[in-house]
Amino acid sequence: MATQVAIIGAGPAGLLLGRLLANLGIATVILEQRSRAYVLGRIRAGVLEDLTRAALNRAGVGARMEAEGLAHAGIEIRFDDAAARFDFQALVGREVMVYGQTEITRDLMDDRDAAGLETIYEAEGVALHDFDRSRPYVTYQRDGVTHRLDCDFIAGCDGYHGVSRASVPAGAIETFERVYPFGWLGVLVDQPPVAPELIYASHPRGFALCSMRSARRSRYYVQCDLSDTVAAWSDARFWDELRRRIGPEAAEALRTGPSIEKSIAPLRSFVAEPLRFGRLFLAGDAAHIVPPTGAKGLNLAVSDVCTLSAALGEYYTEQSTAGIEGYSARALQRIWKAERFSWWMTTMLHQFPEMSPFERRLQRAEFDQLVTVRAAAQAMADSYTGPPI
Ligand code: RFL
Ligand code: PHB
Repeated sequence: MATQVAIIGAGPAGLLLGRLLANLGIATVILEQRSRAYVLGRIRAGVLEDLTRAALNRAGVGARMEAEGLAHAGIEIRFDDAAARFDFQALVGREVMVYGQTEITRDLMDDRDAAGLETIYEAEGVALHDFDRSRPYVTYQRDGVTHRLDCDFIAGCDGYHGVSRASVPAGAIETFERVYPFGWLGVLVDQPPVAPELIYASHPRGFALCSMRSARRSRYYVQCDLSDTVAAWSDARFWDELRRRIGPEAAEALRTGPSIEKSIAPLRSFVAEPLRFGRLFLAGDAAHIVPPTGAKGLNLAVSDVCTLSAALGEYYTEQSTAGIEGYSARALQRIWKAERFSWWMTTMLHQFPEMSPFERRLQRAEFDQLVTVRAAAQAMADSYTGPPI
C-alpha cells in the first residue's frame, strides 16, 4: 500500500491533520493502535481557544461544535476565601468554547468515514523506517499479518507514549521536562454544572476545578497524590473533597450523582526539540505535554497540525520545502508560550509538598496581582483564550 502522508495516531492531532491534508488534495492513511471505541472512551480536554474553533470551522468539521458547544466569556479563579471573575471579552475581546475532545474526535472520525478516507484501527507493532531517506515506509501488523505502507512523509501524532518520538535516534533529539508531584482526579457526572462558567480553585487542601461538557453533564477535578488510586476515591469521598475546596456558595449549589467516568492523570511539562527529522514530523502530545491547568494541550495539537498541513501543502502545490524546513521553529514558538502559561497557572494554584508559608504567600500575591492589575489579568486572558499566532 502507498500514500503521500502516513499519519500515526487517530487522536485529534492525527484526525485533524488528515482532514486538513484532504482539503489540500493530499492523500493520507492513519494507523491507530487502539480500536475506535477505545479512542472515543478517553475523557480529556474540554476548552477550545478561538483559533482552535476557527480551525475546526475552516476545516469543515465545526458544525456540531457550533450547535452544541458552549461559548464562555470568562472564568472564575478562587484563592482560599477570595474569588474573582475574569471577563475575557472585556479584557481581550475573545472567548473560549467548551466542547469535549471526545466530541471533536467523534466528529473527525465520522467526517473521515463519510469522505472514504482510510483509517486502520488496531494496527499493532507500528514501526517507522527510512525517514532519514527519500522514501520512508511504515510497517504494522493486523490480524497477525504484517503490512507495509510506503509514503513521502510520516506524521507522528501518536501521543506522549507513541512510537514516533521513540524512533528518533537519541542524539538527534533534545527533551525538556518537569514532572509535578501530584495528579488530577477527574469525575464525569450527568448533572448540570455547578456554575455557568469554569471555576479554578486554590485551597489549602489542594487545587480543584469545576468544568462541564454540556448543560447536563459536568466535569470536576481535584488535585490528588501521585500514589492515589481511583479505587481509593469513592464518589462520596470525591464530592466531599470537592465541596471543601470550591467555597461555600459553589458547594451549596453543587449537584452530585453517580460518576460515569473517574480517572487520575499525572501532571507533566515536556517538550521535544526539534519536531522534524528528515521526513518525520512530530505533532501534538507526541512532541509536547502541558499540565492541564491552562487547558492548552488539545489547542496546541490543533495549532501544530495547522502549521504542518500548510507546510505540506506548500511542498505539494508549490514544490517548496521552506514550510517543512520552518515547521519545527514555527510550532515551537507557540509551544513554549503555552508551556510557560501552563506551568505558571499550575504553580499559582496547586499545593506543592513541603511548600513553605512564604511560597503560599507568593501564590496569593500572584492571585492578587491578577485581581488588582488589569494588565496582568489581560496577559492571563490573552494566554488562556489563545494569542493570535
Ligand atoms: P492523543 O489524543 O494522545 O492521541 C494519540 C493517538 O495515538 C495513538 N497511538 C498509536 N497509534 C499507533 N501506533 C502507536 N504505537 C501508537 N501509540 C499511540 C493513541 O492510541 C491515540 O489514539 O494525542 P493528540 O492527538 O496529540 O491530542 C492531544 C490531546 O489529547 C491532549 O493534549 C489533551 O487531551 C490535553 N488536555 C487538554 N487540552 C486542552 O487543550 N484543553 C483542556 O481542557 C485539556 N484538558 C487534557 C485535559 C488532558 C488530560 N489528560 C487526561 C492527560 C484534561 C486532562 C485530564
Ligand atoms: C476539562 O473540562 O476537562 C478541563 C477544563 C479546563 C482545564 C482542564 C480540563 O484547564
